Amino acid sequence: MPGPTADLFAEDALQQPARREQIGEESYVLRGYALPWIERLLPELRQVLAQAPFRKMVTPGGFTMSAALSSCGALGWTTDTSGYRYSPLDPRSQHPWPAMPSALRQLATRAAAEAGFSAFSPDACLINRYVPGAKMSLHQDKNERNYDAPVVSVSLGLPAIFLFGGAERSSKPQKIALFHGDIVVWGGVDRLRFHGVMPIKDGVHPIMGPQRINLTFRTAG
Ligand SMILES: O=C(O)CCC(=O)C(=O)O
Repeated sequence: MPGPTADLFAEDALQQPARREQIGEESYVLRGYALPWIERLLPELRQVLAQAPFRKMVTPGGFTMSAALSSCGALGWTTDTSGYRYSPLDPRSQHPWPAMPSALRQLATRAAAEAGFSAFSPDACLINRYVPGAKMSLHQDKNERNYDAPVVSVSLGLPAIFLFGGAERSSKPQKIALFHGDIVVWGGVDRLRFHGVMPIKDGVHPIMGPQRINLTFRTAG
């Protein structure tokens, strides 16, 4: 007799229509889109993090980032005093990054299609962990080989204020509240928009605890 968990994983639940909010010409917030996937995502995420634990990284300017990072997929994003780059090896272990698990990949490709990017094939998933007070400064994602593919960004845990700016650092960003299960997708003419995250407020999320985890999927190589 299938129980409630089986119902949760039914294909119908995974296909439910998104509450889609347009935040740019080719950018959307898909409200709660990841919620039906959570029970599949979390064990996959735990496995990835057992192989490639969160660690603090240093920017080329010598600052330690307040978010802790890990990655999965063929390429992982790293930074140190010699620069930002994608690498097939985890610099800590010198082993390849863990493979991108199937539910993570499927969620990212379906969310991209929901936002109009039907051919998305991510090879990198950056995992950011924010504890209260951690933030991400305004930046552009420019380390990928080309900018044809969108960025798909999944929010888990504590809420955040996402800053979604323009093509110039000086343009005033929109402030968008993101909650557990929300996904932001930006691409096409919006692909190089500046974005960031304001300091995370104190709190304890009932499933994720006192943290926010963000997964950003990209085609990097
Ligand atoms: O945490 C987020 O919502 C955004 C993360 C981000 O900007 C990035 O990884 O480039």
